[in-house]
Amino acid sequence: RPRVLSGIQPTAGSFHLGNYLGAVRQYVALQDANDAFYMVVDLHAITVPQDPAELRANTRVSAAQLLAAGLDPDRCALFVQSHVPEHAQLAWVMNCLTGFGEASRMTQFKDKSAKQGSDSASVGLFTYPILQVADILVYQANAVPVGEDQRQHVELTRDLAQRFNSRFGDTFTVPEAYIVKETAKIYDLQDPTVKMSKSASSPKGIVNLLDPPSQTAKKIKSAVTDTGTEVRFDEKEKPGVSNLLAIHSAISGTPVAELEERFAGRMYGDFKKEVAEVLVDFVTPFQQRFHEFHDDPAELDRTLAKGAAKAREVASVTLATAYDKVGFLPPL
Ligand code: AQP
Repeated sequence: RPRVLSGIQPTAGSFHLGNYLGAVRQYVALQDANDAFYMVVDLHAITVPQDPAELRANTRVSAAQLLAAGLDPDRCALFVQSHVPEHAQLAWVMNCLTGFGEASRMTQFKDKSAKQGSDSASVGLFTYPILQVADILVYQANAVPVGEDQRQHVELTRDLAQRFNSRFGDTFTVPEAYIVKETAKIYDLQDPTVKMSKSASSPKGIVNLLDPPSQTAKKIKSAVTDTGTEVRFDEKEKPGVSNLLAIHSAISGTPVAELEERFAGRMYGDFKKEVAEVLVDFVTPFQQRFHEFHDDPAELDRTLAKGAAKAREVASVTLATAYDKVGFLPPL
């Protein structure tokens, strides 16, 4: 069976609508037809400073959200990245195959380090795409479900897999990004020209899945639209309305064209009210399921331990092969 791998950062606690629609929803859809590996990427989280107690708490919060979203630990491996040491072990090899200039071209690093100031950005933030390369290759993944912002990192993964294969002989599967066009980039509600983002969006611009539903409704009602009146999908001229249409359509399953028809000649206020309702109907049961999983940390930790054991079965084989290919003397 084909393999898929993806991961999500525990940095903010709650996932936002971009994380869910751009990535997590695809994790759920792909777990049946594939051998699927999904993880909470705590190693990636510490590329920027984290409070240790919060990081630990948010790792459980993230895992519980993945379960609430529909991941089934019997149908996929759900685990915490730091529980599988092979990621960091393979990353070192990949670091040594990556050019400094090549790593410097990663736009996410450029954006995030610019925000932090280049002197305070960590070397970990610089090499984080290469850890991501190892995350993917260690499972020999065929596909990587992600949002548009991660496309460049999957490209780097392909380059490094090919480089390793041509230098040391065929070893790694060359993966493809799995990006669903309609939800590849969900935009900030207050500035619909930039992506909704944990670290960059203002509180009013971001819909967190664990926000109180009444707050979510309020945020949708105060979302920036435009001075026109037409509910029409047009990303250039009407980015705010288009973002809300994409969100409604993805959550409700109603095609955008049908929504445009439904709201023809009606006010933006009517439309936003319905988007808010659709979201409230989605997050309310999501939060109930989240609490069931989160409120039993012993069971949650057992699920994660089982997932890590499943993941290590595959990761340890790949790592041993890769270490052998580069010429490391095998331990007795
Ligand atoms: N706005 C978005 N639209 C669609 N997909 C998105 N993703 C993130 N934002 C959007 C996808 O969510 C997955 C998990 O993301 P992550 O937690 O690993 O980190 P990220 O991409 O760095 O998410 P953020 O919110 O943008 O965090 P910051 O602000 O720290 O950069 C990924 O597959 C991502 O594509």
